[in-house]
Amino acid sequence: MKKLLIVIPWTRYYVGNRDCPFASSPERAPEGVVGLATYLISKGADVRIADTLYMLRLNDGDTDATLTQLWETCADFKPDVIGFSFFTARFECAAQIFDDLRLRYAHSDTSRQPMFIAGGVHPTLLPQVTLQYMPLDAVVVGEGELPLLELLGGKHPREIKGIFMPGDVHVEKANVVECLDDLPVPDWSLIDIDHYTQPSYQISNTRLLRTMPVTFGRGCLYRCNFCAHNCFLRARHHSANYFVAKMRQVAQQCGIDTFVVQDSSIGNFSDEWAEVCRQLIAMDSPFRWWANLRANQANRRLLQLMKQAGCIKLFFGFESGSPRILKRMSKRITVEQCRQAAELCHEVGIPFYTSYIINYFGEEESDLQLTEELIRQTQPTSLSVNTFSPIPGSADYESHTQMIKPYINTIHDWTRLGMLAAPLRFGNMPEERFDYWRTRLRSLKQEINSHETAPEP
Ligand code: B12
Ligand code: SF4
Repeated sequence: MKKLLIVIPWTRYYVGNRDCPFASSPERAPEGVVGLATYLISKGADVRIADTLYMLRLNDGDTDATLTQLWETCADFKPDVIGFSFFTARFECAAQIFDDLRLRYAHSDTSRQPMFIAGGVHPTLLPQVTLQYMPLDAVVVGEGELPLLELLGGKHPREIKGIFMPGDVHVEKANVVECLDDLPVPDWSLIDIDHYTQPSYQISNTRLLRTMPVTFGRGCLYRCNFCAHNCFLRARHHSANYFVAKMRQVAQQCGIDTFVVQDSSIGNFSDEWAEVCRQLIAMDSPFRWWANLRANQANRRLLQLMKQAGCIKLFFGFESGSPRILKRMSKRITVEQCRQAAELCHEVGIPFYTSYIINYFGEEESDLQLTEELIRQTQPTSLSVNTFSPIPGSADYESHTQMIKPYINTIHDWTRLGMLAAPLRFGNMPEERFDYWRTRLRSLKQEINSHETAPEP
């Protein structure tokens, strides 16, 4: 089998940043890539991960030192295939790393030129755009397990479903592993466990806890217009037995007891999730976890069960206090459901975070007024207020490409779009009024977040 090196690009935030060294709060650990590599290894492939984000922090933000270290990994491992994994926010950094590696290979005396490929959210959504800025040999469209296995097994890329090559026009998604329980539990020793399990407020979202991510299911059953969650992952989930065993294994390997459940919404598969909770309760589990839940999926029984099973926080996307805007977003929740979900959390005693979007299409000041009212009424434990940008992979991006196009001229513009930071205003109000509301809601956020109290273990 061929050897694969998967490169996780760094983010711009850490470039030249000496204040975020290795020993400070980590990012959330990359479960998607580690799971992918574990699967391929279980099938006999030789796979390594070059986690350049971690390496950059280890090098105090020095990109030259990090690129040299990456080159040394290549020289030592001699991969046949180098695959970049990224979503839109890391497109630019991926391209920078790719350019450097390509040059080093071109000037080296090695006769083994690897095949360069990319996969993940951005290459899946925009294979042509990816190849335009990164002249790779191929891009993998969709979930990576099956196409990579075939590629490493020696099959010609042209014969593999989901592989898109320069000059191709037709985009076809890769086949997927139908039953998620067929996947092995991610082997975290493929990256630096000590780094990713440092106590972090940012990842536990409650207080300084050693936290690792776990995924129960992929995809989402909903199709909110602003969200890219469904861009390629088909909705399916693990069995409760598998998932609880996975939590145990990760806890043991990483020496942790707190998890972030990465799913779009655990309420999407609520019967099976209730079974997970029952199993955790029955085993008197020491685990704590937080997870996302949709407002329309919250009910007293489920919340009580989750609380008993170690839930320390729930995340809700309430998005807007305006019924008109919620409808426009195709969010398929009502303001009343948001109020009820919040009430239930207060009653059952589960701290909760709510997230809102401002700057949505056709938004009026009266809509923002309703958003502020909903925040004040529901009194979340913590809050985020995000400025809308049509993210690639979302229905809003698809239906507004003509409007967005003039703002996207360079790879940097793509990155800004991916970071939800495009300089675009979609609301129905003068710029200064939008600034007024944004500042007002952000200070409300600061006020609420400063009151957050940590729950007892
Ligand atoms: C966890 C997560 C994060 C974590 C990342 C943790 C990590 N280190 O991986 C954190 C919290 C850091 C994060 C941050 C952000 N995220 Co995020 N995140 C997710 C989430 C919820 C799950 C990712 C995941 O694990 N998926 C499951 C696994 C199985 O999928 P995967 O990782 O993509 O891997 C599979 C394939 O992509 C492929 N693959 C992956 N890599 C490779 C490599 C090769 C070579 C190949 C062949 C295949 C391949 O095979 C894998 C297995 O099938 C997704 C939602 C989603 N549906 O994916 C959003 C998502 C990726 N995030 C998104 C966004 C917008 C962001 C932010 C910009 C949000 C913000 N406002 O700040 C930031 C960006 C920060 C930055 N600068 O990097 C968007 C991306 C849309 C886009 N077009 O880019 C998504 C889709 C969410 C959404 N609702 O729209 N995120
Ligand atoms: S916003 Fe949440 S519920 Fe809506 S599609 Fe995205 S992940 Fe699913």
